[in-house]
Amino acid sequence: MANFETVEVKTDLLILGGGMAACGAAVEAAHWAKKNNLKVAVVDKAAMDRSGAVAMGLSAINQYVDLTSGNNTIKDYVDYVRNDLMGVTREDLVANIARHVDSSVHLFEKWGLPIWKDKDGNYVHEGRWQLMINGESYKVIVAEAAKNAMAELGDLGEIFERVFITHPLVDGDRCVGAVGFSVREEKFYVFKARAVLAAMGGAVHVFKPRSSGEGQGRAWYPPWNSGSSAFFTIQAGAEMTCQEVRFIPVRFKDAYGPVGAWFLLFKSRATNALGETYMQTRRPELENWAPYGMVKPVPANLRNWLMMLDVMEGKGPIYMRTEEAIQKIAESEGDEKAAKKKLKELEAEAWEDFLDMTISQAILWAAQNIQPEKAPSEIAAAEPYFIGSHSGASGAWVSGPKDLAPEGYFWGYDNMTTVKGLFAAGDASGASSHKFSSGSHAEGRIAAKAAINFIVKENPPAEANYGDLDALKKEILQPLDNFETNKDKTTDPETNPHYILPRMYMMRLQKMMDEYAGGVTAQFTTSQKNLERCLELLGMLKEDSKNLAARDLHELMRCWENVQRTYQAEAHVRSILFREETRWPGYYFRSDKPKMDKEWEVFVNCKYDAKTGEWEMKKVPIKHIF
Ligand code: SFD
Ligand code: AMP
Repeated sequence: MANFETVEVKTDLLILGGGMAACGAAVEAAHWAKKNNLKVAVVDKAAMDRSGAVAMGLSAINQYVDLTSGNNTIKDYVDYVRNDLMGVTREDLVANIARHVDSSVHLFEKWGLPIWKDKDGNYVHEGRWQLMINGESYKVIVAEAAKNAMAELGDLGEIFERVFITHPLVDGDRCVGAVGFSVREEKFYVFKARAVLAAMGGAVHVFKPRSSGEGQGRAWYPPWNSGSSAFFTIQAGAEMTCQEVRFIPVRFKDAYGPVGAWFLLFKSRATNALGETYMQTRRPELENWAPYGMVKPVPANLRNWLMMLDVMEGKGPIYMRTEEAIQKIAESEGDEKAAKKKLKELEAEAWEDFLDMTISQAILWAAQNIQPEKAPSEIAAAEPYFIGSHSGASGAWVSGPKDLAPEGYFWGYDNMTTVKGLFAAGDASGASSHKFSSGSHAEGRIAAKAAINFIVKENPPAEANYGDLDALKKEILQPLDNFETNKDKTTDPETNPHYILPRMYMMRLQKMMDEYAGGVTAQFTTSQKNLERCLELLGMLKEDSKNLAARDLHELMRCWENVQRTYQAEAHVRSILFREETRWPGYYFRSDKPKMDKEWEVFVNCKYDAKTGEWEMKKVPIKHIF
């Protein structure tokens, strides 16, 4: 600790994260900052070229509204999102992203991202809202554009990579910066800023993953996003929303390959082991979840639910019928030669779908001798994740745009949280699902423009009361001291009663969430009593977090990742407990409140007081703009 230099950075806008939202934010912020002679700093825990959820690439852009075609309207997209989230969505936020997202997609193409085109030169759609891409280098391309934009700022722009952000700096009702540490050098960073944009993604490994042992790092969601956004905004005192709305993706089993292209592009069926199509045989069940059970497409959680009912009856494994889908498309070509050619094309597309974004699934196919044109592949529901930009909704409660937001949903600046000067985008902002990679980029642009506007209009002071920074530095580096002080008390550093290593801590968190809060082991089912017990255990875990120990900088990061996960876990458990109904079966099921209740067609918001450690829970009405 004595060796740790404190590095102070002063900027105007501080962008936290280097993912899709942060890259969008950097491009937009650089433009407006230059006009106003303001400074911008971007901080990523990793290297922006390959950081965040898009690190491995993606095979589709999941939000393209295609407004110029005249086929879709903003209302169509809002309807789709509201229905998919069983009625719980901020229509103003979804509409704001929907009206800007196409321009982000056009920028991606301009920057060099190959988007599939048909013979007439039109984009190839995977589904109504999704475009197919050759996306292995998607993140590299988007990050390069962000870096180029920042470079245009000259001395006014700075990028910090491999700096892990932990806490916000708050002065009264205003967010005035952030602290963190380098994961490569013994440096403690203090970022002082006039506005802060949180875009550090969602969270994984809060729940026990299906994979264990050496495969544990394998999950659908990238293991390096650990709830930093949630922790940061919670600690800053921001109101949070939809913390109960986790996402459970159904994916190709064990390597988490995407299913979208199979369902939408290849029109594949999923069946149980007896060959029955659960989406048909279980259709009557959808009536229990009316009106959302009756909409098209069937909401993601209800598609999961029908599958889970088959699994619970012992009708698994569940299969994606790739062989059937490929043969059907090939045969529709007419003559045998054309069919053969098409078959080859489809085979290549099937492999590329995985190679573009989930390489391990292609490896698993190879390892299990699976030829998708000949044999089906298992699919399964993954463990729960927190990803407000996909089909989950957890994040901070943010201001909508002035021209669209209903009363009470607007407080001055787009995407500003309830804490002055603290903005959120991508997975960090809640109740605006289905923005995906492209919408997160667009939302980052919206938020950054608003944040610069905030600085220009409000002219917040450059200096603030940053609190006791030495105490904060000590607290953040404490795990290194905990190890140094106690390491010689046992012969095996892994076994020591005086400290807890981050891996052990994580397993303890995952076990309680899995068993009591409706993870895989509990078949995604929980109840009031289970949740209350979970809160007791979480309380004890939080006490023990003071004893986390780190052998090096990497483990120091692991320690704080786990503390961040713990707060995401607590917000989740408290929100599920507060909402006395089951609204998203297939994501989680409250066995003591097994039905959807019209009374609960509201947002559940929560707020943490860092001084007292108390949480405040409340219902917030859903207001429609369409
Ligand atoms: O289909 C810190 N997503 C998909 N979107 C698509 O458009 N198409 C697809 O094909 C998609 N698929 C998909 C998707 C996600 C995942 C996980 C998989 C597959 C396996 C969704 C998008 O990826 C997602 O919506 C966006 O990436 C969200 O953007 P953003 O910016 O909110 O999160 P990020 O990109 O993960 O970036 C987070 C950044 O924060 C950094 N970070 N930095 C400093 N300090 C800390 N403490 C930090 N903690 C995190 C990260 O390094 C990163 O830079 S499909 O299969 O679903
Ligand atoms: P996924 O690969 O599951 O993330 O899906 C990619 C996109 O397709 C997302 O927009 C999903 O919501 C959508 N999607 C996936 N499966 C289906 C389905 N069976 N019906 C409708 N939309 C789907």
